Amino acid sequence: MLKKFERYPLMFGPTPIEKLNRLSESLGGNIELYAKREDCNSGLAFGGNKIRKLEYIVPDAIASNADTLVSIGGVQSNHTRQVAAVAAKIGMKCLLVQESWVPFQDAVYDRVGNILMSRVMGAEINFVEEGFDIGIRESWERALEEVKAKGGKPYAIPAGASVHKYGGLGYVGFAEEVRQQEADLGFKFDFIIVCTVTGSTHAGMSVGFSKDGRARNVIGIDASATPEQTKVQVHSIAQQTAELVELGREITADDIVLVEDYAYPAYGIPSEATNEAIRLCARMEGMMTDPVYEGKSMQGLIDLVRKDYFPDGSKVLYAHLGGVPAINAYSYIYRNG
Ligand code: 5PA
Repeated sequence: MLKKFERYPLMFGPTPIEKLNRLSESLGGNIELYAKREDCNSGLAFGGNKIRKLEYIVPDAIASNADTLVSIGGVQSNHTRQVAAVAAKIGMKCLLVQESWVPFQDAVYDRVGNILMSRVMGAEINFVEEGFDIGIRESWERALEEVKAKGGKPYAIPAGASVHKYGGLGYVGFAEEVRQQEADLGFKFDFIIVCTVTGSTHAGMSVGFSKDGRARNVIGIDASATPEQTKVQVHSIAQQTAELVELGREITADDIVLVEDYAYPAYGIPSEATNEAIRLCARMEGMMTDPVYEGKSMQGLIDLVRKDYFPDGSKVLYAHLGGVPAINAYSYIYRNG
């Protein structure tokens, strides 16, 4: 599906699929759980889902003769950290807008984890007092102007690299990679669990898996806490990506499955159930998840298994999209484990 698109390799290669035996057993053993380890996909500053998306965006950035990647996220954004790493790797400058998306106070929230790494990798950082919104932001447009005013040539990467013409391609590639791995494993996954916020991860998977009729087997777990806006954005990225890859069929609103029940109490704030899910997964599998994204999709996965959402014998693939560095900014919550 992606042959006609240029790709700039930033990952180690296909990401491993790991069976989660002890977690499956601890939830009753009726379902087989697996994880696809996108969190271990690259040596670029701990990797994650944005690295896979950026493989299809970097060729366009280089072709544009830009000298500065400009992007946006919350203070502990994983996305902006990955953009900073990629800028360093391809020899460009990086300007990051970090908005106040998360109403959380920790003494070192703006010092540790993702933002620490972005600073060390040389990114310039603009802090902006604006709340959470996955749409196109004025602060980001101002940053693009700022680069131009200084004589630079910016390349614009929106939040989560999502509302970008090539933003959905990386996770179309994920679906193709899974299909190849399924051929080697000798079985197919019945469900794929993905954490959804700015939408292009879920949208790319929906397009990629719709090729063999599995769009609705991709279960998005909303972590935005603005699910209507997120669902509309997933659908529009999926439609635009389907056209781009010449899928040959429409992606309808019904093809996008988004479970809204786990994003509470707010974007970036873990509930007690999120923290329990993070601990259970860590203690059963040694697999770390974070309080903003993957902890919530892990909470969703665990709860859906407990509620018998998946028929007995189902093989469920949890896409682990990265994000663990942010847990450092929540140290007080986990002071006793
Ligand atoms: C993010 C996003 P999408 O934004 O493509 O829906 O992916 C959701 C997601 N898991 C899932 C992790 C670890 C993520 O980092 N992060 C954003 C960020 O700024 O880091 C884009 C919101």
